[in-house]
Amino acid sequence: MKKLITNGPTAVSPSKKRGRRPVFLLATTILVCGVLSGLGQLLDQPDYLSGPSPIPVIIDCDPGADDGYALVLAGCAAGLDIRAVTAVYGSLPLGACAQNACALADYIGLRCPVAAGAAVPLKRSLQPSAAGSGAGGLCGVALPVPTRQLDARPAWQLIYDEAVAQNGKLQLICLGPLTNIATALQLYPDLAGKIDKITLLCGNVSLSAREPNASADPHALQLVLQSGIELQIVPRDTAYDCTYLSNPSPTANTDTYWGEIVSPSSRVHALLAGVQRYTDEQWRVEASALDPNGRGLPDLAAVIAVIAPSICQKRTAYMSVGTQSEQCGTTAFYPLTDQPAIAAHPAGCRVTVLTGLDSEIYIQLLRDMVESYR
Ligand SMILES: [Ca+2]
Repeated sequence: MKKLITNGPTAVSPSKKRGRRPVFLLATTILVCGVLSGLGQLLDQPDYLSGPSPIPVIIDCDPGADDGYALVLAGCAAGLDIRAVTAVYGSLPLGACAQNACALADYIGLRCPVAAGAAVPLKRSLQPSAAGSGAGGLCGVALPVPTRQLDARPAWQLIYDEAVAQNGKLQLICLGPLTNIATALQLYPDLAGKIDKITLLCGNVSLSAREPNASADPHALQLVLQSGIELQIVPRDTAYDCTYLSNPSPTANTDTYWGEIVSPSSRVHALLAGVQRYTDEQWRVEASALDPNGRGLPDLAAVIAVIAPSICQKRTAYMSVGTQSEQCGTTAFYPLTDQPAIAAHPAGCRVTVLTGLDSEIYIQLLRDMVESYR
């Protein structure tokens, strides 16, 4: 597998032969310049994206097909050094999520440990999860039985150990309920000072509906909000809007667009094609209010926010989560200038919020991702 190099406003793989011409030309120019420089450094890009110092991350997730897609993207990103995958209950019970995490790690060739964490929320009773992604949670795709064993440590111990080992540089990408992270923060009071940043797929900014990761364990989310760690929020409704894999035009042939991405020659074709088939069918049966023009894969946006920040639009806001009565599990985002709202929700915090992606480069990045798995 060739690592996908994200580079400022575009994303390229060294073997890239196809793609939209402007992006291709830009990518080629950058690569040539990089070679000529003899330094292995690409122009105008942060050091951690050019390969020598990838970001050490732990991906905490509840796979799930969406998480699986996100792991595939993360697994080929040169800008990431995946130190561990930790599983939490969520889209499926913990046992199934941990099993899928192991199978996915094997499938995409991750060498890092995989650990299981929480099976239930901190305080709230286990909420019924939304209709999952078919049998086994992976859109009916049966991955090979994993050969690896789960790490002997619980997720929170592994998170803490890596945070110490990475000396303040560790980032977390959280794609499920926040119970593992909150448990780690409770058990290790010095952990917050050892985490560089957390990127969370969490909350809705426009939809009034409860967002699954937030509502599954709002008390855990509140502990994370109060931790003092820098937080980057990827709201689920925003992520749906900007990770569509079909043409946003309602009159277009939506199937063709995604089909272009899932190349049969890719080693990860079986998984991605299975996700495509399943979601195509689901979309035909019942178009979701979340993605009226197509089928988004929101977990992908959280990975993109870390590996390709320059194609993301963001703003700052104040975020809070309800933990009481009928407000339990709801999230709210306020402008930083809204002092009355902020004063009324003292348990929230200032966060960075994803508001959009450059959709053309996003599609290009996915194509590069698929092609990097040979
Ligand atoms: Ca998830």
